[in-house]
Amino acid sequence: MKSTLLSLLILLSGLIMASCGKPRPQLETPSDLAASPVIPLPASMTSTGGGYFLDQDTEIFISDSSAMLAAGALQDVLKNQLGTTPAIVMSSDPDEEGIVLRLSEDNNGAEGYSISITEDQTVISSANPAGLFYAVQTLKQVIVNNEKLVYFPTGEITDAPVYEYRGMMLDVARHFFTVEEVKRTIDYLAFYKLNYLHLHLSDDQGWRIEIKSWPKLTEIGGSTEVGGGPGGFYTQEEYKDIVTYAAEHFITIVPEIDMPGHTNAALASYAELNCDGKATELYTGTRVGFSTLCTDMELTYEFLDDVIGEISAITPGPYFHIGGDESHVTPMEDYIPFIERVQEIVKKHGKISVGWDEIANAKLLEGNIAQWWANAENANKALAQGAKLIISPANKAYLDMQYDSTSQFGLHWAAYIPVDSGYIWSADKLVPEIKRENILGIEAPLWSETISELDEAEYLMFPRLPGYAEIGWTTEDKRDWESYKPRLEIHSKLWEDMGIDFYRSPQLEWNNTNEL
Ligand code: TNX
Repeated sequence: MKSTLLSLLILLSGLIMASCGKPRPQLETPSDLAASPVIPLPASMTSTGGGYFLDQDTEIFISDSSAMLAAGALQDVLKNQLGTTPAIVMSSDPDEEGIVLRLSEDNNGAEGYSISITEDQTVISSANPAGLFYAVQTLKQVIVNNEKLVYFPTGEITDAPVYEYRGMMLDVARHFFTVEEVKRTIDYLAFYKLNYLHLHLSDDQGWRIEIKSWPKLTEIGGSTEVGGGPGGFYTQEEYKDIVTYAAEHFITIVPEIDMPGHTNAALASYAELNCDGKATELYTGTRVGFSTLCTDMELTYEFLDDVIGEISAITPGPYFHIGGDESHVTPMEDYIPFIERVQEIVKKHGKISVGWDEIANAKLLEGNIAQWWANAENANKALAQGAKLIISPANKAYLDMQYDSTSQFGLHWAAYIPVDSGYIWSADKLVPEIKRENILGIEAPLWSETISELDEAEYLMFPRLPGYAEIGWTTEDKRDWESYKPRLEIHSKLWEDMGIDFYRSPQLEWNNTNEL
């Protein structure tokens, strides 16, 4: 009799447990979603103090296959935290207790998103897959301090970027960087919601992309680099692989072939491209401004038509960068018609031309973009023509500038750029004439005269790159060094997890990370 009663009690309590679901872990102190160290800082974050707990049974729900990239990224984040891989479930009627990725008419613009976290459910919504992907990057940063319990703090995040173009440039011409190194760079950009990677594919010291109709460009022009190392180049298949990998991270590749200057590698590869019919010597130094294409020869334009055509055919993004900087040995009366003609070639191949600010000396085709790096007068000439600008002032945004006089790598011709001064500026406050509506976005260029490997690139990128991402994404009224600095310090934990060799700037406190 006693034992029957006991088993009845056990059965009853089992039923009660089942009807209430699993007992929830409890937070000892209220959580604070709004205090999460997210970079770039979202437009709005509010807290409700609770926790949405994740466990082995947590599932990710999507209603459309275009949410798959974001769902996969979320799966990777949670796998690291939980030790098991949450399932991705296709369903138009998602479970109450899952993480739901919803493509909706959400009015946060093309890349905006919102995240709503209650104790029962996490709902991410965006009008586009890119926004869902950005929401996942945000969540990854929200849980950075989550050591023992795995939960999302409850509350709401709504977010959208200020500028549509948020980029970095990697100079693969002065020193070659492998496909794998470029992919790691893409990972870093994606984590900070940057959406363009500009590849500087040719310069005096190297030609880095296969052109099938001009094979000596890579055979000869790709064979060296600054300092005389072996150089290298991407086959078109490898370039397509980079483009695809970038697209999977919502990043668009902008290819650059620099011209009419910075062309010694091409001029050394083909004698017939030179005005005097003689090939130049390969060059492995770091001087600029000594080379030029032969601007009044027809073959030059046939050559450029082939090069721009082949690259455009394997570049899905809208932009083709024509360089145009530091053409010191091209007289202005030759430079101007050259740039005007090249823009027509780019247009013929279906692309929009971008060029360094000097191109504004020429007449710009409608919709073309000038990239301000040095000369405000050139930037104003571009504005006077109605062109939009990419903002990359060398003394603020150049990742190859040294932090200070003790920096191991980098140059300092424009400035020393310590972490704070790389962060404390606004693209629309540099000069009075250039306002937000004139700006397509910002880009931080990383020139590679002094770096030849990813570790060295990382030293210059971190801790500065996240600051450029925040300048491009977050409204000015929400940005200040005092709020940014502690968030940045916490991110060093993430950089360690990602294997990034960052520079331990004395401007920051590193006590939340182990000594290297
Ligand atoms: C200027 S920025 C250059 C590059 C150099 C860089 C080094 C620009 C458009 N031209 O050729 O690599 O300085 O900081």
